[in-house]
Amino acid sequence: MLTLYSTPESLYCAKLRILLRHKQAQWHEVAPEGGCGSTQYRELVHSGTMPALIDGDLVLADSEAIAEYLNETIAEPAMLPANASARAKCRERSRFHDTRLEPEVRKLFPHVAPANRDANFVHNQAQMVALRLQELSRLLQSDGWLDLQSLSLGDCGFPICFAWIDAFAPVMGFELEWPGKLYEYRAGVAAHEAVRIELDDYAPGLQRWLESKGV
Ligand SMILES: N[C@@H](CCC(=O)N[C@@H](CS)C(=O)NCC(=O)O)C(=O)O
Repeated sequence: MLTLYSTPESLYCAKLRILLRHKQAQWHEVAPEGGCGSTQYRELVHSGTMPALIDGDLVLADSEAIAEYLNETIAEPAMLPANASARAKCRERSRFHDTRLEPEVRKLFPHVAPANRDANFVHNQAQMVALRLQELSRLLQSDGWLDLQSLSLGDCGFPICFAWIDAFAPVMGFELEWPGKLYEYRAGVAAHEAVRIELDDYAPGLQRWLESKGV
């Protein structure tokens, strides 16, 4: 059986759980020994990051590398299209999540607790997240191969990242506009069962995390 080093609240682990559920894979999850980035964990997973996958002798870090591996080794349902251009656009979308949107959302985490919040930083950072959402909307709008009927590797990172944005806005006192195409995209992705299950499972932990920060 596949082993996933993960924690329930990690966005990148949630991204892989969506994929694993969609593939109807069997897996179990364990927390990194000594915690993420610990010396003990780094002996096995050299980057010290989560998620990491163990499949027999294979030890693999980085959610993108793991997602591509799982898509190759568990063929059905295919989560990359047959057409090379459509495949490239899926990968572009996935990279946009990991390298453009999520890093900007992540910068807000230290400001959740009211005692640690820098209102000016939050204001500017909310504008940066809004810009990324507009960029994503344009990316989706110009993607003639986008197929919301099929869940792809390009989609799995977004649902939980969107859930964090939703949670942060009222807590930190900002409002974000969800451009029309993004609204449609979000609903289309959330219609897949694997996404719905992860969103439902994830919500209580997200709420608990917010409460632990005093909000
Ligand atoms: N690009 C990496 C990012 C993973 C990542 O940043 N994971 C966080 C937890 S969500 C982590 O491992 N942080 C601890 C560290 O960087 O040492 C991926 O897609 O796997």
